[in-house]
Amino acid sequence: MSFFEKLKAGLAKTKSSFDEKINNVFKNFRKVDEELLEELEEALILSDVGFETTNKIIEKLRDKIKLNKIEDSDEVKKALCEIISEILKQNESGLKLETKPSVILVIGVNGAGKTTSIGKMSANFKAEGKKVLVAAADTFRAAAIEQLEVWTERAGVDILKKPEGADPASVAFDACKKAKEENYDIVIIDTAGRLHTKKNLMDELGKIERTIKKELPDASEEILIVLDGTSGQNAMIQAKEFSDVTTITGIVLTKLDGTAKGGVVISICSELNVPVKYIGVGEKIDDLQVFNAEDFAKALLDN
Ligand SMILES: Nc1nc2c(ncn2[C@@H]2O[C@H](COP(=O)(O)OP(=O)(O)O)[C@@H](O)[C@H]2O)c(=O)[nH]1
Ligand SMILES: [Mg+2]
Repeated sequence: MSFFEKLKAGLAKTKSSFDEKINNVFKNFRKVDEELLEELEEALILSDVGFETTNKIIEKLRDKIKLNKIEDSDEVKKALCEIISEILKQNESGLKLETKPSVILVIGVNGAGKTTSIGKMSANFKAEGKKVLVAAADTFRAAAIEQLEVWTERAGVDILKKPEGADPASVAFDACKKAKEENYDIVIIDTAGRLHTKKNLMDELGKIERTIKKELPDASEEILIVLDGTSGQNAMIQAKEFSDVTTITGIVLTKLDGTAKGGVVISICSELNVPVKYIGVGEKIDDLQVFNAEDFAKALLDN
């Protein structure tokens, strides 16, 4: 399967639910009026696009309809798709990994898909010929370290680990040091998603970040938050909470294959000033894709 076909297959549930809701609105189409816009508004909210972004889309659509004197239902649909695809493209940006080593710190709540995404990412980098070191800084549970180890073996990359309960910042420290001394291209740091309290978790992330800055002050650093696409608008809330305590540079949105709630990508692109960098479209090692707004828009909106 080509990259695009896989994306399309991954987004199939989201697409069919989105199409169904939008097509339902147009089934009873009589004319372009406020009622039609209201029905479209409802369809977008039901597609997990969120209030704020939906309002923005409808306002733009209203302007477009006026400006272009649109009277035809197909033209309305086309205008709607154009607006959504502009939103998806608005702050698209690739990973910035300009130094050797570069650092990727991976954060997010438990179960979002951090460890799995790190495994997939490592395999991608390895395929590009990069030397990758993964740091097991989720020391909260032994199982978390073992799970990461399975993924690094699968990807054929190195892991730096310590026993369960070790200080996560010390794992990050050792990994940064090793990466520097042994010429790694990329260090990817896995972190815990849950501690006893939210404050604990945030303090721990802060400590890891300070360690990286101290050990590799000039390194490119990506702080990627992993969000579970099946959680719909909850993913937005999590991103906002984490961004209160750290500077997120990118989003990895996972599990888009299992959900009809992929519309959340539109609100993430619109409301968070953080680019989506990767999307997860399955559980296998090659199921993580670099986010390409153009392709995503096509897979979601084209017939
Ligand atoms: N279908 C699907 N499942 C995923 C994806 N990414 C992660 N998962 C699953 O989500 C579950 C939690 O993932 P894990 O990496 O352990 O989350 P973590 O707690 O954030 O490290 C696992 O069962 C993964 O297989 C994805 O893109 N698609
Ligand atoms: Mg994990």
